[in-house]
Amino acid sequence: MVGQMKLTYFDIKGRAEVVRLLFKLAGRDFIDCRLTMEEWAAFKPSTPKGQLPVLEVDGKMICESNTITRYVARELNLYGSSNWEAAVIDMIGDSCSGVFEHATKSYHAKTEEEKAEAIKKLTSSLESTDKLIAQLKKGKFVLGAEASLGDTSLYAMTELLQEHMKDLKLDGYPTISELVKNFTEIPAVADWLKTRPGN
Ligand SMILES: N[C@@H](CCC(=O)N[C@@H](CS)C(=O)NCC(=O)O)C(=O)O
Repeated sequence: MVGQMKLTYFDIKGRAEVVRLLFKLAGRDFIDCRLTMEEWAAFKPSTPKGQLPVLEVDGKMICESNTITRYVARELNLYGSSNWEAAVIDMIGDSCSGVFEHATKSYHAKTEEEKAEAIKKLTSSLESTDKLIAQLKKGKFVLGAEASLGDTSLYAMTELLQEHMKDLKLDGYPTISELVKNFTEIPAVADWLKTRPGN
């Protein structure tokens, strides 16, 4: 097992919250380092790409949020127990990234037409993600009785989506809604959602 991990990011959810949720889900201690812009200016030159988040572990530094997410999930045994289960988790994670890409386009749209087009694609990608997960899910959680990176990615995507688009309702996506509800009812997750910084 590796030593205590230190996650450094800004004091926002952004690209790091999925990783924080993984630590909470697994009940593993970590250092949740949140930098101000001034602190970031001083720290930036020591990071591999001049970007956050970074994860420090056993004297090494890992960058790229998706790499960090997968690394932490593997370390915490939240990446399934076979290559197939890892592929299920990846299908969900990649689908969530697709949904979020359309949300970002709609947020940055310069015209009403561009916005309407992005929202159409967003709705359609949420529908196909919902259908995909309905085919894959094995029980209360994606892989069955225990939550994994699959459920965590799904929750983090819906949380960011609802922050960017306040009027978005998840009711029309029954499988996503059900899994998100089950995830938020896990005591360690529920506790984090109530007590985390920046609420
Ligand atoms: N592909 C990278 C993108 C990282 C990125 O864009 N980080 C932003 C914050 S979300 C950043 O470090 N901004 C500050 C800067 O570039 O100085 C990842 O997923 O980690």
